[in-house]
Amino acid sequence: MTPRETTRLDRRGFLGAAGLAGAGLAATATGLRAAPPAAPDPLITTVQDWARTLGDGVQARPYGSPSQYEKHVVRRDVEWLTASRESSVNFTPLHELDGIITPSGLCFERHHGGIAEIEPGKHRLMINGLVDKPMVFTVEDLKRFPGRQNHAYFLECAANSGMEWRGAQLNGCQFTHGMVHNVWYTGIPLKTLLDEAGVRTNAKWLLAEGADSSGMTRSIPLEKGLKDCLVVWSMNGEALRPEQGYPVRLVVPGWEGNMWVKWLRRIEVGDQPWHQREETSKYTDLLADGRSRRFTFVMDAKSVVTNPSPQAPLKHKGPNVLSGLAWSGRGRISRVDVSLDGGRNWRSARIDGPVLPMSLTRFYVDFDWNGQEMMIQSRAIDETGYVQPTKDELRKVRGVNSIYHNNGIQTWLVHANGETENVEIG
Ligand SMILES: Nc1nc2c(c(=O)[nH]1)N[C@H]1C(S)=C(S)[C@@H](COP(=O)(O)O)O[C@H]1N2
Ligand SMILES: [Mo]
Repeated sequence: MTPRETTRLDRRGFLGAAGLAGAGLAATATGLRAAPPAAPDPLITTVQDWARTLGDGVQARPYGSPSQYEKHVVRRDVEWLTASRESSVNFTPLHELDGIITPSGLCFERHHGGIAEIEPGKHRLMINGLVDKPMVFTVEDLKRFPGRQNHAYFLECAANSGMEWRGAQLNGCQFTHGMVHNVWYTGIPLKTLLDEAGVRTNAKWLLAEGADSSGMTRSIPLEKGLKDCLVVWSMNGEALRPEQGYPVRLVVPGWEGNMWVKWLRRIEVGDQPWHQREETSKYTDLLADGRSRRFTFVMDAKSVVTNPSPQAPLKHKGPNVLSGLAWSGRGRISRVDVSLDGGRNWRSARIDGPVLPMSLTRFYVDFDWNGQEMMIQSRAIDETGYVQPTKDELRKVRGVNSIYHNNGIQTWLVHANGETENVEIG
């Protein structure tokens, strides 16, 4: 991926040229009814190799992996984005996934000091500071606490879509929106551990610290820590992956990914925030007038159409399934609107699968495509009534200095040949 010139389109010009009035949103099945083939299809009349010989036995692959024909479904990075591999990021291939759960091996990774390969028997989690009893837990201790919980939550890096602040840049939802993943976590409420240590009455803040070489530290309001934060050891039913913080990570539902400290080794209880690097010079939004927004923890509602998108162009006329993801750090998604004409006409998408608070939510629009150009957008609305803003609305209040917290509406331009491009309309 290389940076490119911003493409900005004029909505009226586009509509005039394309004549999108009444773009077929009502699905019919007609396009799928093909004429009988002139000759019998050899794929149906011959016995394929895979049916002639025995396959690998059950012991051949003790830990399963995807089909060899799915090798392209991988995390990818943007070469020019970071100076070193140890402090870098790769991206979830959102356009290749369906449903709401991100497979563990496809969860984007963001590390500041590389992956810590921790031997679980040698790992400890300490609670200190304004507590009655400072405590140290082994991983096995954590698993013996009562009240274990399971939750699906999205984790979004505050820098997701950050490269798009000044205009359309990267061609693929993997790169524009792929710093998000959504997995099932198993663990215990952080409150359980804090109760065990006995939080003093003057306590107001927590400091979470990682055991990796970056020693990642973030201040978290005590109120949030007691409300719904989790200390987890499992994702998607198995142990956390090393990339995701094995053996223990902090889960901070709905709040920016940077606070979800991986390889969690210490929680300090204090009466004020610590103002560490990651909550001052980093992960802070610099406004147009030179001031900064302080402590922008919650990730506001956002959505993206994953199919079609630049890495997943349209290949067929007639019936097609548009698909995408919506999420909000403030609770459940209540509605997703989709436009095929650059935000002029909107219709509600069909939401399918569980609608969980602070989790990715899957939506679909079944539509008919006649080969006309389209400008596809999606707009998420959450249960607080918050409506995902346009990029220009965001820039009006936040300027263009920031790279963080860009939850503006994404536009994909679908050309007549089905190829799809990242654009902006003004
Ligand atoms: N200990 C530690 N925790 C960390 C980080 C890190 O570098 N070290 N990166 C943070 C950032 S910036 C993000 S966005 C998330 C990424 O989580 P993931 O790698 O599971 O996607 O972890 C956060 N927790
Ligand atoms: Mo991040």
